[in-house]
Amino acid sequence: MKTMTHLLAATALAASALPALAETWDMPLAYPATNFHSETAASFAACVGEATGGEVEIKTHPNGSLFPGADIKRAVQTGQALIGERLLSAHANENALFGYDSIPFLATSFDDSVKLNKAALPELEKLLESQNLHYLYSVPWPPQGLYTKKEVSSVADLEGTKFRAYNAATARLAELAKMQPVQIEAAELSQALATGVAESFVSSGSTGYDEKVWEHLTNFYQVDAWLPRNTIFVNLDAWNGLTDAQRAAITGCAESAEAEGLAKSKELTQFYLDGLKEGGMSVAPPGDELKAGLQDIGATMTEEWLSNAGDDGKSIVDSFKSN
Ligand code: PCA
Repeated sequence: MKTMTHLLAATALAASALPALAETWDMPLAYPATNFHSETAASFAACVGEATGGEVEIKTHPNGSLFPGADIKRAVQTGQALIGERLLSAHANENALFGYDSIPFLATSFDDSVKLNKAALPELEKLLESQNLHYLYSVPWPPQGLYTKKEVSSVADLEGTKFRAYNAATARLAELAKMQPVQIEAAELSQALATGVAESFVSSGSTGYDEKVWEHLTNFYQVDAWLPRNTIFVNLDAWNGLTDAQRAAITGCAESAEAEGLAKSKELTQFYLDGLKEGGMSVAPPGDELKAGLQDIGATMTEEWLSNAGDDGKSIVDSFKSN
């Protein structure tokens, strides 16, 4: 008991001598450690450690090792983890606004992705705050294309295909193309392809490259449908518990990470496509018929999103288009 008292006294003394208690925050990530998003998160974490003089240390846990992708948002909301990265469009069933970055053919270039993110940010920050989350930064994936295991020249050729979806938009696209959607995290993708649970999907060259999908698939069509984002957010209570100086340091690191992630995504787009080719895949734009069919589906999905997202959604799209 005596030792315990001494220990407590010593701890209290040490704590009062420091400007703030050093904290370590676990940061779950859904994608592999070698993925550019995970690398960006690692340099963000290093920046935070340095900029706060070690008062806030962040430890990244890639590849769904701490929480699978689908659970990361909830984990950070409830404080099981204090910071995390998530493909927020996967939560569009909860609130359509989360799907602002997956509206087909609305923002199909990096520049437009940045513009759309700016237009959506005020609403997105509010929505996240209402869920006990503070927005830090977000980074787009390269443009989304279609992976198949045979040549396809029209949407009709896709009918009946087992399709891996990663969010509500990809699932809806599958339904409209009469495919069979199944929700699968990237960490489980190669296994799903190997076992035939999935035989097609929409994603970037990045995920196809990470998961070596040339072992199972033959074609990548450069549809450039949209550029979804991974968003990094922090538990709002933890954020409010920081000092102004710590918050400013973390915000600065978030800005640098956003710029670094965007630059990497741009630079690596062609590298990933070359990697798919080296793996033996055909990488090509879709033919006219396939393109037109996907654009029809995109028009339906855009209407549906606008009606689900209401006035807030409409003002995001209007503000994006007018800038
Ligand atoms: N890769 C992620 C989401 C978008 C992307 O390009 C995935 O397939 O899970």
